[in-house]
Amino acid sequence: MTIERLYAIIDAEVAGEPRALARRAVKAGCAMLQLRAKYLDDRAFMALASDLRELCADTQTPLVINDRADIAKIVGADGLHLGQDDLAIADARCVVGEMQIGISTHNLQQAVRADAEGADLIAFGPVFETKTKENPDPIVGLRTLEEVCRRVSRPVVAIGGITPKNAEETLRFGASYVAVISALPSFVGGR
Ligand code: 3NM
Repeated sequence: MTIERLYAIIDAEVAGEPRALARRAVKAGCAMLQLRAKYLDDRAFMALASDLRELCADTQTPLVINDRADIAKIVGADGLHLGQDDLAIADARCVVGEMQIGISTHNLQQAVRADAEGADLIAFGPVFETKTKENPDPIVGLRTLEEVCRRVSRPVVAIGGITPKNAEETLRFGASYVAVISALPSFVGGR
């Protein structure tokens, strides 16, 4: 798989050393880098986001912040990523303005709605079994991924259980990018 299709997610609760892993990911040439931190307090989240902002600037890698419109705005991120229970796109725009907004979706209906609501990027999953997400939605599989990719106008990011073994196949089914958390070190080295 070409590294330009890799959407690297640095999950503060999963990455042993988030800054070191992020550095390897941007050096390897990943397409985008997302910071995801469900349990960090605001100060720690901000500090990590600022460090990743600097890191990404070196290689002009787009930096995406998960969930937190406020932090995305403060650090001048390139994108914000929202889940189904987070702010609606229109509300998030009040905070982040024209920044790229990605939406997590887990069935065709959600994907079509995100597309209609003006998402810039549509994440779809879990494509395969994942142990990383708490209470994951049911596995969507490659065929539904293919259908979503046909039905939406925006680029689709496949997520959930992606590894170096299945990444290429996932792209063949129409995804523009593969998003990876636990297997990220196998794509870019380190842990
Ligand atoms: N979102 P891993 S699956 C954060 O289905 C996340 O929307 C998912 O981690 C979704 O690459 C997932 O380790 C976890 O499977 C992805």
